Amino acid sequence: KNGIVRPKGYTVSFHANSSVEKFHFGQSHPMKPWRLTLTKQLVMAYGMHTAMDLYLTRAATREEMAEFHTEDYLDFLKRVTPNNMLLEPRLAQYNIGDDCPIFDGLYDYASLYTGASLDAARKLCNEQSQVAINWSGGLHHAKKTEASGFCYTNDIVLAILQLLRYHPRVLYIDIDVHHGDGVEQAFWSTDRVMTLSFHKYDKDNFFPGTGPLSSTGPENPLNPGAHHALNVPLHDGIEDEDYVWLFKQIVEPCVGAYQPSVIVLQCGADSLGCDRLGCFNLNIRAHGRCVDFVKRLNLPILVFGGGGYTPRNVARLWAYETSICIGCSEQLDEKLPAHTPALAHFAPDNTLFPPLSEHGRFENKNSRQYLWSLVEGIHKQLAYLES
Ligand code: ZLS
Ligand code: CA
Ligand code: ZN
Repeated sequence: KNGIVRPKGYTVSFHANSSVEKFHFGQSHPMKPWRLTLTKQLVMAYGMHTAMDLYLTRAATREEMAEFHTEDYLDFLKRVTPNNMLLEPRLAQYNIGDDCPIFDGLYDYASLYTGASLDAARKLCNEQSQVAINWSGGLHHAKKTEASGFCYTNDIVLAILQLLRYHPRVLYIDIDVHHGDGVEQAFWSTDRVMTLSFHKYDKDNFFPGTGPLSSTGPENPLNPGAHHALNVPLHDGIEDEDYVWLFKQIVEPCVGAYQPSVIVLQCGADSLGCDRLGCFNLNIRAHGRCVDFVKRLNLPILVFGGGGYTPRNVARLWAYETSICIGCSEQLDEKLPAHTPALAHFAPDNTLFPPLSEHGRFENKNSRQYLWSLVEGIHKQLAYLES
Protein backbone atom coordinates (compact mmCIF):
# COMPACT_ATOMS: atom_id res chain seq x y z
CA LYS A 1 0.00 0.00 0.00
CA ASN A 2 2.86 2.37 0.70
CA GLY A 3 6.60 2.31 0.23
CA ILE A 4 7.73 2.69 3.83
CA VAL A 5 9.68 -0.37 4.97
CA ARG A 6 10.91 -1.27 8.45
CA PRO A 7 14.60 -2.08 8.72
CA LYS A 8 15.12 -5.40 10.56
CA GLY A 9 16.21 -5.28 14.19
CA TYR A 10 15.27 -1.62 14.51
CA THR A 11 11.93 -0.70 16.02
CA VAL A 12 10.38 2.74 16.34
CA SER A 13 7.46 2.83 18.76
CA PHE A 14 4.77 5.49 18.98
CA HIS A 15 3.08 5.93 22.35
CA ALA A 16 -0.18 7.88 22.53
CA ASN A 17 -3.63 8.09 23.98
CA SER A 18 -5.88 10.36 21.93
CA SER A 19 -7.85 11.33 25.04
CA VAL A 20 -5.16 13.94 25.85
CA GLU A 21 -6.08 15.84 22.72
CA LYS A 22 -9.50 16.90 24.00
CA PHE A 23 -8.45 18.96 27.05
CA HIS A 24 -8.71 22.77 26.99
CA PHE A 25 -6.49 25.12 28.99
CA GLY A 26 -8.95 27.95 28.24
CA GLN A 27 -9.83 30.36 25.44
CA SER A 28 -6.73 32.52 25.11
CA HIS A 29 -4.21 30.02 26.46
CA PRO A 30 -1.40 29.26 23.99
CA MET A 31 -1.10 25.54 24.91
CA LYS A 32 -3.47 23.64 22.59
CA PRO A 33 -3.59 19.88 23.11
CA TRP A 34 -5.43 19.51 19.75
CA ARG A 35 -2.09 20.19 17.99
CA LEU A 36 -1.54 16.49 18.74
CA THR A 37 -4.62 15.55 16.69
CA LEU A 38 -3.18 17.51 13.79
CA THR A 39 0.21 15.81 14.26
CA LYS A 40 -1.23 12.31 14.26
CA GLN A 41 -3.34 13.08 11.19
CA LEU A 42 -0.23 14.05 9.24
CA VAL A 43 1.70 11.00 10.47
CA MET A 44 -1.11 8.77 9.29
CA ALA A 45 -1.77 10.60 6.02
CA TYR A 46 1.88 9.93 5.12
CA GLY A 47 1.40 6.26 5.99
CA MET A 48 4.04 6.30 8.71
CA HIS A 49 1.88 4.40 11.20
CA THR A 50 2.62 1.19 9.29
CA ALA A 51 6.35 1.61 9.93
CA MET A 52 6.11 1.82 13.73
CA ASP A 53 4.76 -0.18 16.66
CA LEU A 54 1.77 1.80 17.92
CA TYR A 55 0.83 1.64 21.59
CA LEU A 56 -2.39 2.93 23.09
CA THR A 57 -1.11 3.97 26.50
CA ARG A 58 -2.87 4.04 29.88
CA ALA A 59 -2.79 6.88 32.37
CA ALA A 60 0.10 6.88 34.84
CA THR A 61 -0.97 5.71 38.27
CA ARG A 62 -0.65 7.89 41.31
CA GLU A 63 2.10 5.60 42.64
CA GLU A 64 4.03 6.02 39.40
CA MET A 65 3.80 9.81 39.61
CA ALA A 66 4.73 9.74 43.31
CA GLU A 67 8.21 8.55 42.27
CA PHE A 68 8.92 12.26 41.78
CA HIS A 69 5.94 14.34 42.95
CA THR A 70 4.79 14.70 46.56
CA GLU A 71 1.59 13.06 47.82
CA ASP A 72 0.31 16.52 48.84
CA TYR A 73 0.70 17.92 45.35
CA LEU A 74 -0.83 14.86 43.66
CA ASP A 75 -3.77 14.98 46.12
CA PHE A 76 -4.27 18.58 45.18
CA LEU A 77 -4.17 17.91 41.41
CA LYS A 78 -6.64 15.08 41.89
CA ARG A 79 -9.18 17.03 43.95
CA VAL A 80 -9.13 20.51 42.45
CA THR A 81 -11.72 21.46 39.81
CA PRO A 82 -12.85 24.75 38.26
CA ASN A 83 -15.87 24.57 40.60
CA ASN A 84 -14.09 24.06 43.90
CA MET A 85 -10.88 25.97 43.27
CA LEU A 86 -12.04 29.13 45.01
CA LEU A 87 -12.31 27.12 48.25
CA GLU A 88 -8.75 25.90 47.82
CA PRO A 89 -6.30 27.71 50.11
CA ARG A 90 -3.12 26.52 48.40
CA LEU A 91 -3.49 27.61 44.75
CA ALA A 92 -0.55 29.99 45.04
CA GLN A 93 1.60 27.39 46.78
CA TYR A 94 1.15 25.03 43.82
CA ASN A 95 1.75 27.88 41.35
CA ILE A 96 -1.75 27.75 39.86
CA GLY A 97 -2.59 30.87 37.84
CA ASP A 98 -2.77 32.13 34.26
CA ASP A 99 0.12 29.98 32.98
CA CYS A 100 -1.09 26.85 34.77
CA PRO A 101 -4.86 27.16 35.10
CA ILE A 102 -7.26 24.69 36.66
CA PHE A 103 -9.36 23.19 33.87
CA ASP A 104 -11.76 20.26 33.63
CA GLY A 105 -9.98 16.92 33.70
CA LEU A 106 -6.60 18.39 34.68
CA TYR A 107 -5.52 15.27 36.60
CA ASP A 108 -6.55 13.00 33.74
CA TYR A 109 -4.64 15.18 31.28
CA ALA A 110 -1.44 15.06 33.36
CA SER A 111 -1.67 11.36 34.11
CA LEU A 112 -2.33 10.57 30.42
CA TYR A 113 0.70 12.38 28.99
CA THR A 114 2.82 11.00 31.83
CA GLY A 115 1.54 7.46 31.23
CA ALA A 116 2.61 7.63 27.59
CA SER A 117 6.13 8.75 28.57
CA LEU A 118 6.48 5.92 31.10
CA ASP A 119 5.27 3.40 28.54
CA ALA A 120 7.86 4.69 26.06
CA ALA A 121 10.62 4.46 28.69
CA ARG A 122 9.70 0.87 29.53
CA LYS A 123 9.81 -0.18 25.89
CA LEU A 124 13.37 1.16 25.67
CA CYS A 125 14.38 -0.58 28.90
CA ASN A 126 13.26 -4.00 27.74
CA GLU A 127 14.72 -3.33 24.27
CA GLN A 128 11.43 -3.81 22.47
CA SER A 129 12.08 -0.44 20.89
CA GLN A 130 15.16 1.55 19.82
CA VAL A 131 13.34 4.86 19.34
CA ALA A 132 10.23 5.48 21.46
CA ILE A 133 8.13 8.57 20.71
CA ASN A 134 5.57 10.44 22.85
CA TRP A 135 4.61 13.78 21.29
CA SER A 136 2.22 14.57 24.16
CA GLY A 137 5.10 14.51 26.67
CA GLY A 138 8.10 16.74 27.21
CA LEU A 139 6.64 18.95 29.93
CA HIS A 140 9.98 20.03 31.32
CA HIS A 141 9.04 22.82 33.77
CA ALA A 142 6.96 20.90 36.36
CA LYS A 143 8.56 20.65 39.82
CA LYS A 144 8.25 18.10 42.60
CA THR A 145 5.60 20.11 44.43
CA GLU A 146 4.37 22.65 41.91
CA ALA A 147 3.11 23.33 38.41
CA SER A 148 5.10 25.67 36.17
CA GLY A 149 5.01 26.96 32.60
CA PHE A 150 1.97 24.98 31.33
CA CYS A 151 3.39 21.78 32.94
CA TYR A 152 1.71 19.96 35.85
CA THR A 153 3.63 16.70 36.20
CA ASN A 154 7.15 16.22 34.90
CA ASP A 155 6.84 13.21 32.62
CA ILE A 156 10.48 13.60 31.54
CA VAL A 157 11.83 13.28 35.07
CA LEU A 158 9.59 10.27 35.69
CA ALA A 159 10.66 8.62 32.42
CA ILE A 160 14.35 9.22 33.20
CA LEU A 161 13.86 7.66 36.65
CA GLN A 162 12.54 4.56 34.82
CA LEU A 163 15.54 4.52 32.47
CA LEU A 164 17.92 4.77 35.43
CA ARG A 165 16.75 1.34 36.62
CA TYR A 166 18.53 -0.20 33.62
CA HIS A 167 20.83 2.47 32.23
CA PRO A 168 23.96 3.74 33.96
CA ARG A 169 24.01 7.18 32.28
CA VAL A 170 21.23 9.20 30.63
CA LEU A 171 21.91 12.22 28.42
CA TYR A 172 18.96 14.64 28.31
CA ILE A 173 18.89 17.09 25.39
CA ASP A 174 16.28 19.86 25.23
CA ILE A 175 15.73 21.98 22.09
CA ASP A 176 12.54 23.69 23.25
CA VAL A 177 13.04 27.50 23.14
CA HIS A 178 12.58 27.54 26.95
CA HIS A 179 15.10 26.32 29.52
CA GLY A 180 14.49 22.74 30.73
CA ASP A 181 14.63 23.89 34.36
CA GLY A 182 12.48 21.17 35.97
CA VAL A 183 14.60 18.33 34.56
CA GLU A 184 17.85 20.13 35.37
CA GLN A 185 16.74 20.74 38.95
CA ALA A 186 15.57 17.16 39.51
CA PHE A 187 18.96 15.71 38.51
CA TRP A 188 21.14 18.59 39.72
CA SER A 189 23.02 16.45 42.26
CA THR A 190 23.64 13.28 40.30
CA ASP A 191 26.23 12.29 37.71
CA ARG A 192 23.93 9.62 36.28
CA VAL A 193 22.02 12.20 34.23
CA MET A 194 23.62 14.94 32.14
CA THR A 195 21.15 17.67 31.19
CA LEU A 196 21.80 19.88 28.16
CA SER A 197 19.35 22.65 27.23
CA PHE A 198 19.49 25.05 24.28
CA HIS A 199 17.21 28.04 24.93
CA LYS A 200 16.55 31.73 24.70
CA TYR A 201 18.03 33.26 27.86
CA ASP A 202 17.15 36.65 29.23
CA LYS A 203 17.13 36.53 33.01
CA ASP A 204 14.45 39.17 33.49
CA ASN A 205 12.36 39.05 30.34
CA PHE A 206 12.04 35.47 29.16
CA PHE A 207 10.57 32.51 31.01
CA PRO A 208 11.81 30.86 33.21
CA GLY A 209 14.87 33.13 33.51
CA THR A 210 17.30 30.33 34.43
CA GLY A 211 19.98 28.51 32.40
CA PRO A 212 23.01 30.78 31.92
CA LEU A 213 26.22 29.18 30.59
CA SER A 214 27.69 29.39 34.10
CA SER A 215 24.98 27.19 35.61
CA THR A 216 26.65 23.78 35.39
CA GLY A 217 25.65 21.87 38.52
CA PRO A 218 26.47 22.08 42.23
CA GLU A 219 29.38 24.39 43.06
CA ASN A 220 31.00 21.84 45.38
CA PRO A 221 33.25 19.72 43.17
CA LEU A 222 32.75 16.77 45.55
CA ASN A 223 29.06 16.70 44.68
CA PRO A 224 28.69 14.09 41.90
CA GLY A 225 26.39 16.42 39.95
CA ALA A 226 29.11 19.05 39.47
CA HIS A 227 29.56 19.89 35.74
CA HIS A 228 26.66 17.61 34.71
CA ALA A 229 24.17 20.39 33.95
CA LEU A 230 24.94 22.16 30.67
CA ASN A 231 23.24 25.26 29.34
CA VAL A 232 23.40 26.97 25.97
CA PRO A 233 21.83 30.43 26.43
CA LEU A 234 20.88 32.08 23.14
CA HIS A 235 19.59 35.47 22.02
CA ASP A 236 16.71 36.20 19.63
CA GLY A 237 16.67 35.22 16.00
CA ILE A 238 19.15 32.33 15.70
CA GLU A 239 19.07 30.83 12.20
CA ASP A 240 19.25 27.34 10.71
CA GLU A 241 22.93 26.99 9.84
CA ASP A 242 24.19 28.48 13.09
CA TYR A 243 21.85 26.44 15.26
CA VAL A 244 22.62 23.11 13.61
CA TRP A 245 26.36 23.89 13.69
CA LEU A 246 26.17 24.80 17.39
CA PHE A 247 24.08 21.72 18.18
CA LYS A 248 26.63 19.39 16.58
CA GLN A 249 29.64 21.22 18.07
CA ILE A 250 28.14 20.67 21.50
CA VAL A 251 26.25 17.37 21.38
CA GLU A 252 29.09 15.38 19.80
CA PRO A 253 31.65 16.09 22.57
CA CYS A 254 28.96 15.63 25.26
CA VAL A 255 28.34 12.12 23.99
CA GLY A 256 32.08 11.49 23.67
CA ALA A 257 32.89 12.68 27.18
CA TYR A 258 29.85 11.34 29.03
CA GLN A 259 29.27 8.08 27.12
CA PRO A 260 25.52 7.84 27.80
CA SER A 261 23.79 4.50 27.31
CA VAL A 262 20.51 6.20 26.30
CA ILE A 263 19.40 9.67 25.14
CA VAL A 264 16.20 11.54 25.99
CA LEU A 265 15.42 14.25 23.43
CA GLN A 266 12.83 16.95 24.12
CA CYS A 267 11.80 18.38 20.73
CA GLY A 268 9.82 21.48 21.73
CA ALA A 269 8.51 23.07 18.51
CA ASP A 270 8.54 26.62 19.90
CA SER A 271 12.14 26.99 18.71
CA LEU A 272 10.75 27.24 15.14
CA GLY A 273 10.32 30.58 13.40
CA CYS A 274 6.77 32.02 13.50
CA ASP A 275 6.00 30.39 16.84
CA ARG A 276 3.47 32.37 18.90
CA LEU A 277 5.77 32.41 21.95
CA GLY A 278 9.21 31.69 20.53
CA CYS A 279 11.82 34.09 19.18
CA PHE A 280 14.13 31.95 17.02
CA ASN A 281 14.12 31.75 13.22
CA LEU A 282 14.48 28.01 12.69
CA ASN A 283 12.90 26.14 9.81
CA ILE A 284 11.46 22.66 10.11
CA ARG A 285 14.36 21.00 8.26
CA ALA A 286 16.97 22.50 10.60
CA HIS A 287 15.12 21.42 13.75
CA GLY A 288 14.85 17.98 12.13
CA ARG A 289 18.59 17.90 11.41
CA CYS A 290 19.21 18.03 15.16
CA VAL A 291 16.96 15.01 15.66
CA ASP A 292 18.67 13.24 12.76
CA PHE A 293 22.09 13.94 14.28
CA VAL A 294 21.01 12.36 17.57
CA LYS A 295 19.49 9.39 15.77
CA ARG A 296 22.74 8.70 13.93
CA LEU A 297 24.58 8.25 17.23
CA ASN A 298 22.96 4.81 17.29
CA LEU A 299 21.93 4.87 20.93
CA PRO A 300 18.40 4.11 22.13
CA ILE A 301 16.38 7.35 22.16
CA LEU A 302 13.29 8.54 23.97
CA VAL A 303 11.69 11.31 21.89
CA PHE A 304 9.28 13.80 23.47
CA GLY A 305 7.35 16.85 22.32
CA GLY A 306 7.11 19.92 24.55
CA GLY A 307 6.26 23.52 23.62
CA GLY A 308 4.95 24.61 20.23
CA TYR A 309 2.29 27.29 19.90
CA THR A 310 1.55 27.57 16.18
CA PRO A 311 -0.33 24.27 15.83
CA ARG A 312 0.05 23.83 12.06
CA ASN A 313 3.84 24.06 12.34
CA VAL A 314 3.95 21.84 15.42
CA ALA A 315 2.14 19.15 13.41
CA ARG A 316 4.45 19.59 10.40
CA LEU A 317 7.55 19.40 12.57
CA TRP A 318 6.60 16.38 14.64
CA ALA A 319 5.31 14.47 11.61
CA TYR A 320 8.62 15.20 9.85
CA GLU A 321 10.60 14.20 12.95
CA THR A 322 8.60 10.98 13.17
CA SER A 323 9.81 10.22 9.63
CA ILE A 324 13.40 10.99 10.66
CA CYS A 325 13.11 8.54 13.54
CA ILE A 326 11.77 5.87 11.17
CA GLY A 327 14.42 6.75 8.60
CA CYS A 328 11.93 7.46 5.80
CA SER A 329 12.17 11.27 5.62
CA GLU A 330 13.63 11.14 2.08
CA GLN A 331 10.48 9.41 0.92
CA LEU A 332 8.05 12.09 2.14
CA ASP A 333 6.51 14.31 -0.52
CA GLU A 334 6.87 17.99 0.46
CA LYS A 335 3.34 18.43 -0.73
CA LEU A 336 1.02 17.24 2.04
CA PRO A 337 -1.10 14.21 1.10
CA ALA A 338 -4.35 15.34 -0.54
CA HIS A 339 -6.39 13.18 1.85
CA THR A 340 -4.96 14.84 5.01
CA PRO A 341 -8.12 15.34 7.14
CA ALA A 342 -7.40 18.90 8.32
CA LEU A 343 -5.75 20.02 5.08
CA ALA A 344 -7.32 23.48 5.44
CA HIS A 345 -5.03 24.17 8.42
CA PHE A 346 -2.04 23.94 6.11
CA ALA A 347 -3.39 26.16 3.34
CA PRO A 348 -2.62 27.95 1.16
CA ASP A 349 0.76 26.29 0.47
CA ASN A 350 -0.10 22.76 1.72
CA THR A 351 3.59 22.00 2.12
CA LEU A 352 5.55 20.27 4.87
CA PHE A 353 8.26 22.96 4.77
CA PRO A 354 6.80 26.46 4.61
CA PRO A 355 9.43 29.22 4.98
CA LEU A 356 9.43 30.19 8.67
CA SER A 357 12.43 32.50 8.73
CA GLU A 358 11.78 34.73 5.74
CA HIS A 359 9.51 37.30 7.32
CA GLY A 360 12.32 37.76 9.85
CA ARG A 361 10.27 38.65 12.87
CA PHE A 362 13.43 38.45 14.92
CA GLU A 363 16.77 39.93 13.99
CA ASN A 364 19.60 37.48 14.67
CA LYS A 365 21.33 38.78 17.80
CA ASN A 366 23.74 35.84 18.06
CA SER A 367 27.14 36.87 16.67
CA ARG A 368 29.58 34.22 15.45
CA GLN A 369 31.89 35.29 18.25
CA TYR A 370 29.13 34.71 20.80
CA LEU A 371 28.38 31.24 19.42
CA TRP A 372 32.07 30.31 19.56
CA SER A 373 32.19 31.47 23.18
CA LEU A 374 29.33 29.08 23.96
CA VAL A 375 31.10 26.16 22.31
CA GLU A 376 34.27 26.98 24.22
CA GLY A 377 32.38 27.30 27.50
CA ILE A 378 30.77 23.88 27.08
CA HIS A 379 34.05 22.24 26.06
CA LYS A 380 35.61 23.65 29.24
CA GLN A 381 32.91 22.00 31.36
CA LEU A 382 33.36 18.69 29.59
CA ALA A 383 37.10 18.77 30.31
CA TYR A 384 36.23 18.34 34.02
CA LEU A 385 34.62 14.98 33.24
CA GLU A 386 37.80 13.54 31.79
CA SER A 387 39.75 13.95 35.04
O1 ZLS B 1 8.55 25.35 27.70
O2 ZLS B 1 6.38 34.41 31.01
C1 ZLS B 1 5.71 33.75 31.81
C2 ZLS B 1 5.33 34.28 33.18
C3 ZLS B 1 4.54 35.39 33.33
C4 ZLS B 1 4.03 36.14 32.11
C5 ZLS B 1 2.70 35.50 31.66
N1 ZLS B 1 1.71 35.57 32.77
C6 ZLS B 1 0.46 34.95 32.33
C7 ZLS B 1 2.20 34.87 33.98
C8 ZLS B 1 3.54 35.48 34.44
C9 ZLS B 1 5.91 35.49 33.68
N2 ZLS B 1 5.27 32.54 31.49
C10 ZLS B 1 5.52 31.93 30.21
C11 ZLS B 1 5.44 30.43 30.34
C12 ZLS B 1 5.96 29.73 29.12
C13 ZLS B 1 5.84 28.24 29.28
C14 ZLS B 1 6.49 27.47 28.14
C15 ZLS B 1 6.26 25.99 28.28
C16 ZLS B 1 7.18 25.14 27.40
O3 ZLS B 1 7.04 25.47 26.05
C17 ZLS B 1 6.93 23.64 27.61
C18 ZLS B 1 5.55 23.20 27.36
C19 ZLS B 1 4.53 32.45 29.22
N3 ZLS B 1 4.85 32.88 28.01
C20 ZLS B 1 3.69 33.25 27.41
C21 ZLS B 1 2.68 33.05 28.31
N4 ZLS B 1 3.23 32.56 29.43
C22 ZLS B 1 1.27 33.31 28.11
C23 ZLS B 1 0.82 33.89 26.95
C24 ZLS B 1 -0.57 34.15 26.77
C25 ZLS B 1 -1.45 33.81 27.77
C26 ZLS B 1 -2.94 33.93 27.87
C27 ZLS B 1 -3.23 32.73 28.76
C28 ZLS B 1 -2.20 33.02 29.81
C29 ZLS B 1 -2.69 34.41 30.21
C30 ZLS B 1 -3.20 35.04 28.89
C31 ZLS B 1 -1.01 33.27 28.92
C32 ZLS B 1 0.35 33.01 29.11
CA1 CA C 1 15.52 24.13 25.81
ZN1 ZN D 1 8.81 26.07 25.39
